[in-house]
Amino acid sequence: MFDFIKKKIKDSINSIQKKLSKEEHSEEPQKFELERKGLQREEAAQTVELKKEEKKISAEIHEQQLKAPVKKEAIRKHDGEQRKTKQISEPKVKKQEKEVEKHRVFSHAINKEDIASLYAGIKDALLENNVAVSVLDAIHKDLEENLLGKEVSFLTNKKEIEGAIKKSISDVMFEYPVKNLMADIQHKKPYVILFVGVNGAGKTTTLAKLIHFFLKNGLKVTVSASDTFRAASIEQLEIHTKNLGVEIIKHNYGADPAAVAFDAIKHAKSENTDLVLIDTAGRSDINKNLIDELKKVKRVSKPDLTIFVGDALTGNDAVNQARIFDTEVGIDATILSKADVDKKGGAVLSISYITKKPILFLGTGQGYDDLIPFDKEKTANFLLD
Ligand SMILES: Nc1nc2c(ncn2[C@@H]2O[C@H](COP(=O)(O)OP(=O)(O)O)[C@@H](O)[C@H]2O)c(=O)[nH]1
Ligand SMILES: [Mg+2]
Repeated sequence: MFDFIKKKIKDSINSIQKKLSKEEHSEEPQKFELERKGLQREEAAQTVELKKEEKKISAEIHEQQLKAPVKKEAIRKHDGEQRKTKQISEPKVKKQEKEVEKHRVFSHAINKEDIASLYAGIKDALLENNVAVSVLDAIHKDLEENLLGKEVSFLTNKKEIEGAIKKSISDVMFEYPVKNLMADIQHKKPYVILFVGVNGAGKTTTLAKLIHFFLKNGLKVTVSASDTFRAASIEQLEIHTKNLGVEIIKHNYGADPAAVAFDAIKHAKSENTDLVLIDTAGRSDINKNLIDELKKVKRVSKPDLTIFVGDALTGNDAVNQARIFDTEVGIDATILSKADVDKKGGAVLSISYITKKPILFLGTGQGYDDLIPFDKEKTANFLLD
């Protein structure tokens, strides 16, 4: 994931970093910074010595004044000479300090122009990778909030800029931590999860991965075969439930999907199962039949969680589908499948910002274990690895 974006973001950071560093003036910034500090220390030590000497001279003068008050002129002369000799090294320090100053590490306050050029590079990369325009605007605004006016130096600016980009990107994503899901499940029995999405998005495969996940967590699961529309869908689901050893409630093809869900929930109650997972049919596009069917399933099953399953490979299409399913049926969270083969990552970056619904998991293959909890920080870090 993010193959193309990663390189472009890196290039963009490097070019703005060079600009901010004013490299032509600081050939060996670290060396000069250290040298400068060393000189400061040397100068401070000399000042202390001078102060001590001055005190000593003043005490001497005072003593001599007490002894011979008339010889003031001679004392003043002696005093002046003493001070002169002690200050010989001072101009040398100043000269060296000036030399270092010439090569000083420049500190720079980031302005709007800097952010605009940084953002220009990132924007193109994100656009090419299917990130929605409103998400880009949000990232730009966030970058300004995080970077504008920030003082950076050659030694720190790359870290600062990378940190700000990571934060701005992670700020447009929302996650549904798995521990919160597990806590929510404890509150209701059976906890009902409805899966929606277009044909081929990965609903059935993702549902099977979740059966495996819940079983590993010691929960009892019943499955509702509510895709009565697509040929072989019931058999596909049965293979998984057999493999995993859970009960499946099914009717015939063409039966009412809502009635299957109703039966599955009734069965789960009598068997004291923790969860009911409802598989549904998709269509090649989202039509009225599909929406009416899903609305009915939802009305009858009253799910505690409706998960939209989207194919990450389809980028903006998945984002648009999520928006329609949310408006028409209502979704609570998203799982993006096929993140393992998605080179772009646009849907992952856009979908939660656009729908305002969190991402729960990413599907990363066809095996039961190929499901990873979505972590926005890790995703943003990964982009800048
Ligand atoms: N590489 C990969 N393939 C997946 C993933 N999830 C699902 N698939 C495949 O996508 C195809 C459609 O999946 P399916 O679950 O039948 O989709 P449904 O029509 O929404 O139920 C199948 O060939 C799955 O094996 C995933 O995370 N990674
Ligand atoms: Mg299916």
